[in-house]
Amino acid sequence: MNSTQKVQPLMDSPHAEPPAGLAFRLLELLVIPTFVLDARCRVILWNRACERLTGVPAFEVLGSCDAWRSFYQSARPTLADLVIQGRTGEVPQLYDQHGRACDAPGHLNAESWCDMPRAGRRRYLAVDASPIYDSEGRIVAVVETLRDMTEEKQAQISLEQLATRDGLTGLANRRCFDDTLHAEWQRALRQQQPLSLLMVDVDNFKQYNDAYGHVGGDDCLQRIAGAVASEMRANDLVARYGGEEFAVILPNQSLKGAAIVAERIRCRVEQLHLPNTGTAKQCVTVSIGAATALAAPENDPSQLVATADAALYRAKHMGRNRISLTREADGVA
Ligand code: GH3
Ligand code: MG
Ligand code: MG
Repeated sequence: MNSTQKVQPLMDSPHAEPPAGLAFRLLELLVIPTFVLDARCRVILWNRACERLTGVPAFEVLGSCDAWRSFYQSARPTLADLVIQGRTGEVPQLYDQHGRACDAPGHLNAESWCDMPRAGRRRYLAVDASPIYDSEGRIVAVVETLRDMTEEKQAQISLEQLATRDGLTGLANRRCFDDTLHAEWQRALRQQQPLSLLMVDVDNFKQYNDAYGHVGGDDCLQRIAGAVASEMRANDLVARYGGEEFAVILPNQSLKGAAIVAERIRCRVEQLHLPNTGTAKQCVTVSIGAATALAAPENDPSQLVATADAALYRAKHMGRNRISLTREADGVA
């Protein structure tokens, strides 16, 4: 360059083209983890931030169709692969959350947990896949950017746990029970299926507390909660209803089926052989009231709770450590 030549700033003119390769260089240094696939799903860019996130150096993936290996243990497409291959219908099965940006055609976003085999730590990633089209509207490449949302996701899970779980036993709390009972009532109504409820109360628990102290009592409640939960199917819900009382929602279960579950729970608790001296059985037992309803629009779930409570009351009066079923006179069954 001689002294008469003027050095032009890079983007001085509105029409100036950036030098070839600048865009790639920019992407490479971008602090947002980014990779780019070409139309045949081959990795053509894997930036430094992506190397840091995945623990996989660019030279290992560049040119391959194996971007997925950096994120998952077993073979599955990345979001960019799905966009290139026109397989966006598979997104809902592969991601926990997903959506489309309304202002960018073909752009997809999605979120899910990733194994991150090389980084050695499971992360919750939010990903965006943006296609680049040629003048004829064909996809020539897809840029995938990734955001590590693990901390936010964990905070959200903790908040949800706090809102729905009982701190002592880890079971569903009363609020979660109320919401679930309402939802299951609506479902039973739609599907015309029975809905059963068990109310489980620890017998002579005050005596247990008196003998072993409040901390011993807490430990006992945790053991009982574990015993009750061990008898549940996938769609059942067991909650700590309050104090030493538990409630079990059994969707699509007849009174006969509910009685079988109740008896199994009663036996399971008895078999824990937690000593409660001075009681008839000399060990911790539970009494259980069972009720079943065929949901009807003129009834509401609180009647089911009241009926199961009445049955529990009878079980207590008949001597405890037993189950009692709804009677016709109680109305709901
Ligand atoms: P019953 O057989 O009639 O049910 O007698 P009970 O002694 O179990 O019933 P009662 O209602 O008289 O006493 C319940 C006891 O449960 C009293 C209360 O201190 C205890 N309790 C309630 N919640 C907790 C808890 O979270 N931890 C402990 N350790 N005790 C609790
Ligand atoms: Mg009790
Ligand atoms: Mg009680």
